[in-house]
Amino acid sequence: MSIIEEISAKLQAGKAKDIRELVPKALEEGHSAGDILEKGLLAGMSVVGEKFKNNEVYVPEVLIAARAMKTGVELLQPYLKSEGAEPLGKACIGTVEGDLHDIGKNLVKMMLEGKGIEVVDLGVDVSPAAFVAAAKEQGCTIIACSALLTTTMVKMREVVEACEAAGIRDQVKIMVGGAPVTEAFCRSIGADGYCADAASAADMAASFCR
Ligand code: B1M
Repeated sequence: MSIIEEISAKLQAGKAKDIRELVPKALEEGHSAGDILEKGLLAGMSVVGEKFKNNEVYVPEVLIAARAMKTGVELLQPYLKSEGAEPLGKACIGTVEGDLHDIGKNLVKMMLEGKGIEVVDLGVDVSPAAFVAAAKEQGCTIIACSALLTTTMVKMREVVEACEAAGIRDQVKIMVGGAPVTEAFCRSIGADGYCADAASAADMAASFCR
């Protein structure tokens, strides 16, 4: 088993301690942070997701896998960030109201920061009003919304509407993403951009800033 496969397996087993040892070792062996993230941690989490869907694992197992994921992502963070980048713009990011999933949101945040964008992290369960308040008070020109549930992605429409009601719609670009979100959904709610993954989200955010 390669070290990357081992990282995936340990992630699936929720072994945060092993992840803490294996990720630096993989970096030392010359694996890129991007490969460790994509082929190790994310690959492992997608197996967990499939098993969760098929009732082969339950919330507690998913939570410990998520904790292991967080450990790994934190270790990779300095390597994924480009050093010395000039601040390009300011974004606020959050997982929409009613939704507690934050792994994807945290990855998007990290990738945006890697592009030199200052990011205000509003956390999870963020109301449309809180997105608007952050954009106004902190001068963010990008509002980035993440949702993982079909029942919460509809809140993204409310974020767009809240920006319109607050009179800031023409001052912000609203980006949406998360597993159930699609390009068609993005267009249907009048948001400015949909991205399927964190790296494309960072590219899009950077182009909005420019
Ligand atoms: Co939840 N969960 N979960 N869960 N969970 C899903 C999402 C689910 C698909 C599992 C399944 O059934 N297969 C399902 C949703 C079904 C649906 O609505 N269609 C589900 C469910 C049902 C639930 C609960 C309702 C379960 C319950 O209680 N019965 C509950 C809801 C709680 C709530 O939020 N109110 C729940 C709870 C949880 C845990 C707390 C146990 C845990 C979250 C821990 C945490 O986040 N800290 C959890 C997890 C971990 C998952 C799965 C297994 C993994 C999600 C994840 O982190 N993926 C997930 C199954 C799956 O997705 N396969 C599942 C890795 C992450 C990197 O991917 O977030 O998609 P993702 O981010 C991607 C892209 O989407 C994109 O970039 C990232 C990659 O580069 N992206 C953006 C994300 N945001 C973006 C924003 C952008 C652009 C791109 O622009 C702004």
